[in-house]
Amino acid sequence: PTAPHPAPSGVPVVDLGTTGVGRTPIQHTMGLMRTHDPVLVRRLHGRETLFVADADLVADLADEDRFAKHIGPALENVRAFTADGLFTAYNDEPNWAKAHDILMPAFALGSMRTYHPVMLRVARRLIDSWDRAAHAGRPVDVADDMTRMTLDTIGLAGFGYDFGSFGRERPHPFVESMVRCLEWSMTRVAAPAGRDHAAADAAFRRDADFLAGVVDDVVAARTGTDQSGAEDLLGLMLSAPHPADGTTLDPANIRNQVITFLIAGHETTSGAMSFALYYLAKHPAVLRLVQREADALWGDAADPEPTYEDVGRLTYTRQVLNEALRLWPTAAAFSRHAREATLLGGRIPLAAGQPVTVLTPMLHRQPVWGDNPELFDPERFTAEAEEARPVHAFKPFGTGERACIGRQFALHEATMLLALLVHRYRLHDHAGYRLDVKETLTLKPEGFTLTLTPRTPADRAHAPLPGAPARGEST
Ligand code: FDE
Repeated sequence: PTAPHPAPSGVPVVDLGTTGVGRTPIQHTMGLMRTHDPVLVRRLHGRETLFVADADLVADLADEDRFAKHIGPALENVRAFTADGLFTAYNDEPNWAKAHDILMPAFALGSMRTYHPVMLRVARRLIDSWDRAAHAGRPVDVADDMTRMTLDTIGLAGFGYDFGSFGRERPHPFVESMVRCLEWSMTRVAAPAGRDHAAADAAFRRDADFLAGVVDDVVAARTGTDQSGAEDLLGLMLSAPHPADGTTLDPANIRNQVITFLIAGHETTSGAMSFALYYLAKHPAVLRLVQREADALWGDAADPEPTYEDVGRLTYTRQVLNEALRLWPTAAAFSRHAREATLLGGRIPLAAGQPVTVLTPMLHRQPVWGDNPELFDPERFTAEAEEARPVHAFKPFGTGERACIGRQFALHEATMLLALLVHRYRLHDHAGYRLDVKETLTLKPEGFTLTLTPRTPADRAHAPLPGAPARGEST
C-alpha cells in the first residue's frame, strides 16, 4: 500500500540508475551517506527511498504522535512467510495489539529469571563444543556457533523445543532455509523489474514451506499435552486470553508468531555476540577488562554457576555489547511513516503516509558520538556517558511501541554468554581476520574464526588493568 512520494525538496537524490546495490545494500547505503549526506534519497530502478541518520531527525521520528512503524518493501517480502506475526504486522492489524498484549508479560524484565536456567544450559552446550575445539586445536566459526546457541535458546526457552544444534555438523536446516528466505526478501527489493524471478521465487516458496513445517512440529510437540503451568511463549499463545475480549490467538496467527520469534529471537542476537567477540579479539585491553569483571564474580571456578543477579552485575560486559551494537546494529534499519503531512525536523516536508528509513549504523556514527566514531570504545556506555547523550542517538532496538520486545531477553542471554566465554578462554585471532560483514537482511561477521586455549589460574592472576603492571611481574 505504498503510494510513490516525490523526493522532498532540499534532500539530495542519489540516482543509482540500474546499477543495483549488490548483496550488501546496508553497507552500500552507508557508503552513499559517507560521500553525500546523512539525509538522502536513493533512487534505484525508479524506486526512491528516503534514508536518514541525523540524530535530530531520528529523535523527531521517535515522536509516536506524528510517526508510526512502516512496513517497507523488505518487510513486505518477509510478510510472505511471517504475515501478521508481531514483527511484520501492520500497526492497525488487530492481531498486532492482541499478540503484543498477550506476550508482553513474557518479556518483562522479571521474566528473564524464568529463562535464565535454560539460557545457562544452552551456554554450556556451546562451552562443551568449544572445549573440544580448544583441545583439538581446531578453530571455531564464531557466527555459526553463536547461531547454534541462540536458536537452541529461543527454541527451548520460548517453546520447549530442542533444535539440538550442537549435535549437528551443519546448522539446523531451519537456519539454512531461514537465511535463504531473508536473503530473498532483501535482494528481491532491489531486483530489477522485468527480469524473470520465477526460479528464485519458487525456491523461496520451498524454503518458506519448510519453515512452516518446522513450526508445525514445534506446535504439535506441545498441543494435546497439559497446558497448565506452561508460561513460556507457546504456553501463553495457546492458552492466555486477551484481557480485552477473552479470546486466545487463533492457530494461523500462532504459526506466524512462532516463526517470527524463532527468527527474530536468534538471528540478530547471534550477530550481536559475534561482533562483540570480534571486537574483543581485536582489543586486548578491553578483553582484559571484561575478563577481570568475570573473574571478580567467578574467580577460578572451573564451571561457574552464574546467577540471575550476576548478569546484572556484568556492567562492563554489557557496555561491550552495546558498543558492538553501536557499530554494527544487527537489525540495521527500521522504517517510519508520517501519520499526517508534517515537517520532519522542522525542515523536510513529508506527505501523510510517506516512509522514512533510519539507517542505524550511520545514526551511530553521527557527531553526537564524538570525533572518532569508528573507534570501538565501551567507555561510551558508562552511565555518565549515556546520561550526557541525547536519548535517541542509540537505536539498535528500534523505537516506540513497535520497538524490540525481545531486548531484555537478548541482552541477558548475550551478556551471560560473553562473560562465561572470556572467563574460560583466551581468544586467538589466529587468521588475522579482516572484518567482512555479510548481509542477509541482518548483519554478521562472515568467516570469522577463533582458536581458543583454556585460561589458567595464572592467567586470571595476571589479567592486569591496561597500563598497570601484572601482579608478581617486575617492571
Ligand atoms: C522488533 C525489533 C526491532 C524493530 C523493527 C522495526 O521497527 O521495524 C528492532 C530494530 C529489533 N527488534 C532489533 C533487535 C536486535 C536484537 C539483538 C533483537 N532485536 C533481539 C530480539 C530477540 C527477540 C525474541 C526479538 N528481538 C523479537 C522481536 C519482535 C517480536 C519484534 C517486533 C515487535 C513488535 O511488536 O513490532 C522485534 N524484535 Fe528484536
